[in-house]
Amino acid sequence: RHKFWETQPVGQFKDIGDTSLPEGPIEPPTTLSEVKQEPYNLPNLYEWISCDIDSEEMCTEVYDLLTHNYVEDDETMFRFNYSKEFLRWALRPPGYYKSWHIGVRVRSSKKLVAFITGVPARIRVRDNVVTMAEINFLCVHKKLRSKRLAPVMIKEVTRRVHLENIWQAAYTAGVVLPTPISTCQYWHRTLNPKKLIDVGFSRLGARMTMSRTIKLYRLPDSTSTPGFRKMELHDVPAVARLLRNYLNQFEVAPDLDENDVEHWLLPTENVVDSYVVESPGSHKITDFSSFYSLPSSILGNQNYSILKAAYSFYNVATKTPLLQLMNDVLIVAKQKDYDVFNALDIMQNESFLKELKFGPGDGKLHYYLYNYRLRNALKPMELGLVLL
Ligand code: NHW
Ligand code: EN5
Repeated sequence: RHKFWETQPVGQFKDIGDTSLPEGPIEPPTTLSEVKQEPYNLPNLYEWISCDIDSEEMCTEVYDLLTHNYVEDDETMFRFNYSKEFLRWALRPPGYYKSWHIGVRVRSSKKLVAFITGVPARIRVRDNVVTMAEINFLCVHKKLRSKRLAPVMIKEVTRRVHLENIWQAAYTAGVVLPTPISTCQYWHRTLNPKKLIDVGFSRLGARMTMSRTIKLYRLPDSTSTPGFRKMELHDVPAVARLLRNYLNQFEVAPDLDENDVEHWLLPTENVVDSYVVESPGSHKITDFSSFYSLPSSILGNQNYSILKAAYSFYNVATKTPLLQLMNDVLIVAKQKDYDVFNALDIMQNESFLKELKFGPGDGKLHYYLYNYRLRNALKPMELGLVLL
């Protein structure tokens, strides 16, 4: 069934429910001199490159490949359209390795035809903090599909991760592979009903008119929580404390220090947005909420070409009710002209999804670990990790 994945140190379907298998690494590390020193072989027409994502030209090439060949929904109506600024942010966190930004070019024309990336992260799995690679942006040009290029890309990124003495990875995918540690549901909160219906992202509900739908999803003009404001650089220590403490309750979550919080959560225009609640009296930061910006291309619509989507990132509420905090974030997302606000049913998100009029989407997201076994799958609410 899975000729490639059956050869890899990942949980195998045949082992599901086998309680005799221990939790933790599936295979032990080797010494660095035992790691293959040369890149894997590609068909001779192609060559490996490390992408310098700082370079405007290189970043444009990657952006163009992904814009035309990356993830689509099951009916090919939408395709993710990560911006260049987003790619630079996603690929250059503290301690990143340029060698983990891997491209494949056609030798003769130099055209970029495939891509895969890793970035380093400390991920806590139950009581163990493990240095891992987060793998993302695996993409093979549409014209080169089903030629078994993806397994070579995955083996090459694995080799380059091993060369840094890192032996585990985390990744998500919309497809089922051996074997998810958790399967999550996408939920969508309509902000711009007319456009979403026009482009086929959603449908007019039964017994609903357009004007009733617009009224249903209408939001207040301004936020309601006193002290709610955009996060600033001087908030980093307080936000890091809030977040570290909050993420402790989940079975799998990132272990974030202040540098990570500055990189991942300090607002960057059209990439990531974060808000805090500063208590009017004490000036203490009590609550935090964030989302990232991931538009999709709308394929084949006369009127619109881009769907503006915000994705819930990390949220912590210690004083303000989470429901009220998230309602305020929906209000700012609406003010910023997003068409839809998306969230997964992870962390404590279930506590606000239905009440804030999110509806389940037709997409699922499966979470995976490489070379780390969990005895049982986790419930989405036990997950404290968001991958971009
Ligand atoms: S998920 C998004 C993945 N990208 C897309 O969906 C973009 C559109 N699709 C494509 O570009 C986020 C191609 O269809 C791709 C497959 C490239 C997906 N993950 O070359 P072949 C990520 O980026 C397996 C893993 O013929 P193709 C996460 C498939 O099951 N494996 O197919 C990435 C089969 O293996 P099997 C996937 O359609 C995580 C084999 O690929 C997969 O031309 C990567 C077929 O290859 C997917 N999303 O290209 C793993 N989709 O065993 C990281 C298909 O079943 C692991 N496959 O025969 C950790 C590494 C680091 C370890 C460090 C210690
Ligand atoms: C790795 N970092 O399918 C990511 N999205 O539901 C890779 N559906 O947008 C993995 N099909 O349900 C990505 N509208 C896996 C996801 C791939 C993209 C994907 C789904 C998630 C999605 C939309 C559009 C469907 C278009 C037809 C959807 C319904 C919204 C409706 C609003 C009103 C209340 C009910 C729901």
